[in-house]
Amino acid sequence: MQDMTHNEELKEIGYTIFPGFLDKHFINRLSKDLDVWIDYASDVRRKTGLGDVMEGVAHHVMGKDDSMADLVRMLPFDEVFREYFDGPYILNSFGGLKHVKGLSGDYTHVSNFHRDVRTYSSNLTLLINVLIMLEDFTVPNGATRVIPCSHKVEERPDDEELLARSKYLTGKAGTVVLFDSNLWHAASPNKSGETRRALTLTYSRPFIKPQMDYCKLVGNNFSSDPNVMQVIGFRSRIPQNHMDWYQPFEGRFYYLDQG
Ligand SMILES: O=C(O)CCC(=O)C(=O)O
Repeated sequence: MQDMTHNEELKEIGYTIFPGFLDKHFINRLSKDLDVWIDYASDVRRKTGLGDVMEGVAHHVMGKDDSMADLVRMLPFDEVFREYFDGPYILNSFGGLKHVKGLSGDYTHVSNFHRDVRTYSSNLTLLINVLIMLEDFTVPNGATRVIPCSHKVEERPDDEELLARSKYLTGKAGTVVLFDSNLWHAASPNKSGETRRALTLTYSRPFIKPQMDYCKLVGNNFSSDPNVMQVIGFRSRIPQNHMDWYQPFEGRFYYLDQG
């Protein structure tokens, strides 16, 4: 893999690793903020009647001026994504997870082998995953497992193959893994008792509906950088009424280059 570019690795093997991508100080901020988001998400779930489900998980950690917002404003991997999608892209989802011993219960989704895109598309890349290690990922604390090259085949590998071909993604805190969302992957069981936090983001082509209306959630003043606003979905919004639709070019909700 030495002489392949990150995009070649993504294409051929389905994933690519960036060791030491984030520094310790920023990782600490992200970890602290993730815990705040996890408590907030639990409160919301209780309020809406979902109860004590999805323990340790927070979805859509956006809407506050914290390190999560800073991370999105950094436009991480901008060059890789532009090449991967062959043009502009948007944030599709942004969540975080505190993987602890015995995590399963009601939220087994991540610990079973799965794909994060429900429509299989081998040639047209629709979605890419970003996995950020906020703690060292080790085999005992439940490092993510991936099946190299499984993004190239539509069918799910059988259970035997999944176990035989899976590779652990171990690494130091601050390591980031990008993977094609067609790649089969899973969090492995945490047997160590150490908490293993991670952030999981997905980015997509702009014509794919994001999991949350991030543009509305963060507001139009999120950034003065048009490239950041692009990623938030500002140039691929859905008009809400006829006034929105009939706008001069500069006021369009959905721009021509968004696919
Ligand atoms: O936490 C992990 O190891 C895997 C996360 C995952 O499967 C996902 O975000 O889809």
